[in-house]
Amino acid sequence: NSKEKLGSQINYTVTGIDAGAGIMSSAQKALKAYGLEDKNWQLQTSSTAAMTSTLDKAIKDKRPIVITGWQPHWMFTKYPIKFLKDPKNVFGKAESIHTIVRKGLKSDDPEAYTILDRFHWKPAQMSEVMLKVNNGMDPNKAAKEWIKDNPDLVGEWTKGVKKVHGKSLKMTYVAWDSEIASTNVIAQVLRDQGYKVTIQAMEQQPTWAAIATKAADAQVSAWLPKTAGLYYKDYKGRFEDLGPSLEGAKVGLAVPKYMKNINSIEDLKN
Ligand code: PBE
Repeated sequence: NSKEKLGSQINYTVTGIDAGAGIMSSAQKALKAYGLEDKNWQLQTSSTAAMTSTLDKAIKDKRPIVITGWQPHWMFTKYPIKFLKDPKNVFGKAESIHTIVRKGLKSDDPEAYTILDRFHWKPAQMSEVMLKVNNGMDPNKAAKEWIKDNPDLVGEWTKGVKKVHGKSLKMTYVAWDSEIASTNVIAQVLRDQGYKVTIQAMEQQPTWAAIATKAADAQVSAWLPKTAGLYYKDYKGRFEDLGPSLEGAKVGLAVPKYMKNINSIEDLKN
């Protein structure tokens, strides 16, 4: 019934992902900032997999749905969805994904440090790896294939860097699709340089704690300035920020394009 209010049609629910994701705290802030919390809107915690499967079903039935959406991610290629405008700028404009390393890595491991510092690619390139994994390929295999297909770019990261022989390097990451892609690629590049790299998936907060306590050497999962901004502030001074590996990421609320009258978060109130 299209005359029914959107909110009641979808139970005043934004379908979200894992509680530790920065997009979840931003979405909660948005519900408040746009006066939606007062109208009983709520943010549902789940996981990326559960959210995209709920989205898939809604789109098949052409039902309305509001999700936490971000780019780069295959949800934007697989489904006809659009970001909602955010005039109050709760989610921030463009985000970059930064490489964060432990203090002392530069002197202990100059070769790995140099490569991590140079690691830089485009959203379309990250998407290629994500798509392979989404199609069922093992992430390490996807990373190897991508590296093989992009020798020039990988060569820029490793140019002139001495190989090592079995030196250990620990990376942490959060198992979001984007970070599964980036972490597997850079870990494999470092393996090809002779490093023995372990990658360990964990919640977001422990990825930062691991770097701060030097239990881990590096992570490439930091969406900034907003999405991981809280952790960045909390752990300030206890890590080294090597800057972006990727620019032009974006975070917000999203809906299917067939929801023609809903173009801004403000429209959710109507
Ligand atoms: N994400 C993907 C993460 C960062 C990577 C947008 C879901 C988040 O913290 O929200």
